[in-house]
Amino acid sequence: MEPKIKKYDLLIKNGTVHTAVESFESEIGVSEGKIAAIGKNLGHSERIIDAKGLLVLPGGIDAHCHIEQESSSKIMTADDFYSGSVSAAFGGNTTILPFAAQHRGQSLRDVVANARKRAKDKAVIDYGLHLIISDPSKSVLEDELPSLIKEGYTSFKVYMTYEMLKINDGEILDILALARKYGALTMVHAENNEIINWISDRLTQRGYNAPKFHAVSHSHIAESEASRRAIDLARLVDARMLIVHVSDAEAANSILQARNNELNIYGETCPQYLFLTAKDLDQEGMEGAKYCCSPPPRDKESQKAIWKGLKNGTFQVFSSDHAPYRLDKSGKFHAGKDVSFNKIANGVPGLETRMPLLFSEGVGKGRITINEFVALTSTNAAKIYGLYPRKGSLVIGGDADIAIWDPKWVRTIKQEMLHDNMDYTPYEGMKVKGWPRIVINRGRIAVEDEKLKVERGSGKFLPRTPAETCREQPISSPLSPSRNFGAKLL
Ligand code: DUC
Ligand code: ZN
Ligand code: ZN
Repeated sequence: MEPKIKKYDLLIKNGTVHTAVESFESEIGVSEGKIAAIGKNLGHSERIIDAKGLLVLPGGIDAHCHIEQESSSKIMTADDFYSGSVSAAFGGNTTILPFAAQHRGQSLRDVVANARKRAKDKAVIDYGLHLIISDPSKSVLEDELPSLIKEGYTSFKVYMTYEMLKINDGEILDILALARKYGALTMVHAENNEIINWISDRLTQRGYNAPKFHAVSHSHIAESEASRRAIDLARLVDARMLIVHVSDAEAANSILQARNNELNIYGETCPQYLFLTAKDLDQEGMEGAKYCCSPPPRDKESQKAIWKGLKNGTFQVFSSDHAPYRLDKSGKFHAGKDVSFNKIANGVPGLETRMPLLFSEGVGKGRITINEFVALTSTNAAKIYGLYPRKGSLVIGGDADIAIWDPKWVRTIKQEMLHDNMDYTPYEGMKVKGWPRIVINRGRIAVEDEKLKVERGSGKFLPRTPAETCREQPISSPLSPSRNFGAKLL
């Protein structure tokens, strides 16, 4: 009798597989949306992908993007869950983690219900939701957050700046302590609000209104001070914390130092801090508005420090912070066309270009290894945000989320080739080498032959798992007494 040969829904052959820890030649068999086998001569399949000369990687996870999110000034991002998720897929992503953003006075429950409704019929790849907390009221802290964490919303961003979003140090401590108790993760936008306002006022009083002054007002000292303070707040209550979108060398150093001191501090950076500088904001008229994001792009030295941080363990996560505002009244210029720098909507797009840029300039130029690339763009985010091992790697039983990269594909980035709903890309004209040819989400081919192959609304919501609660953990750290003191009070 003939031996029974296993049949897969999909078989990827002849490619080189790369995970965060190793690279090897292998086939991958996919059944019912999951990775069913990794090995040689796996058998048969209805559909075979020949990945000769291509790289087989876990699909990317963009762990920080703003999609179909209303700002505190009531402007909507240019991308909804359809265009945002389509653009992400074409850039090699199979999971996105946007935000359900609370504005003051709103119930978190309502905010989450609204974000879920917006995403449900539109997302084409899988998605989870972080929360943004701007109003940590008694009901938020005592009722809404604990139950939402249990339902899979296990991370939340808080702001130390932006008038309508910022919370004070005591409120941050409340949130950190709560996150510690329930195994959630606090993400912090670390910039000192007073410093930014103080400089901004002096600039505008003197008539310095051009977009380039955005980068002056958001001094790197505002970022380094706030980052140090945020780390100390987390240290006081022994909580896990991730500092988002780091642009500055000193802030990066503080994160590395904290990590070396065994604090549970993580760091994230983004393409804008590797590929843009404050000079990009210094252009004729309002052209510089395209690059106004916070923190702002800085200088060549800072870029070098950020590259170093991707290599030396400062940063675990490389995200886009995709915050798409078009160059019109619906976006960047919601407050008028000739307004001063501090009235321009903050944010740059980057969902689709995040991975190709890092691949080309990082892996391609020998700054990071392919395995580090996988860790930074996928695996670490899955681990930190409670999606691992379902997402973020290539393991048997895990979701078949796979991006098949062509390392030789040279493309010049142009807005017209991207799939977001923007009218510019900050990376226009940049030549990159390496782009995904095929993107697979839960075994479904999402992108192939430069075409979308999945239906609107076919992405799934991902409830996430809290980290183990550290409430019962014995407090025996040899580190500073203040760390232990705060933790004992919980
Ligand atoms: N800064 C943020 O904090 N969020 C979105 C965009 C930006 O520039
Ligand atoms: Zn931010
Ligand atoms: Zn952001």
